[in-house]
Amino acid sequence: RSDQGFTVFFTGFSGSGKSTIANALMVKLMEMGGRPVTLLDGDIVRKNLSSELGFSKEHRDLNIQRIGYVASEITKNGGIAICAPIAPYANTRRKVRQAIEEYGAFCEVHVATSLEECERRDRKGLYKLAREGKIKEFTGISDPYDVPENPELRVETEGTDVDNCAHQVILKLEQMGLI
Ligand code: GGZ
Repeated sequence: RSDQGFTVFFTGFSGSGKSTIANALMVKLMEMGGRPVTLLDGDIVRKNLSSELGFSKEHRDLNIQRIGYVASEITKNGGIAICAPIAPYANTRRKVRQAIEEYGAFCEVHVATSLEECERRDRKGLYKLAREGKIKEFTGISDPYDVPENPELRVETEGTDVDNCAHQVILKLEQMGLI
């Protein structure tokens, strides 16, 4: 196994399962021991690091750049960063990748749950509010999402449980020679 730091960067719609898979992955990586694991989850970052930001393109980009910066520092110091924002813009994701690859490896994971399925689950009731126009600029409804073209991994959550999805990420990291 290598000792280089790396970042696992999840991207996908609200309610796609990013946080749940990211948490399961964190547990698995911690159990393996070795490098410290830091989870930068979308809503936790929004509360602590980006509390003044909204959801315009400018603000989303700022949010992702901040997450990318923290992840690059963790990666530089040999740690493992797990990020789980929506990160809707391909261009911004590419910039984060470039910054992190200066110091270590970058594994982009597209959580490919369809918009239809996210809306059907609507765990937090946000899609309903977005359809009613009560939440503006909602990703997938009234705001864009650039589907990743070449992620290291794409996981399908429909018909696959969380543990299996997290395991697919583990296998990919092994394949990349990172764990
Ligand atoms: C998308 C929104 C919006 C809008 C509030 N669009 O399911 P959640 O609730 O917990 O995850 C979503 C979260 C998205 O924040 P991110 O920091 O991941 O987004 S980005 O990467 O684009 O900066 C959702 C909630 O915030 N939320 N309003 N308009 N999601």
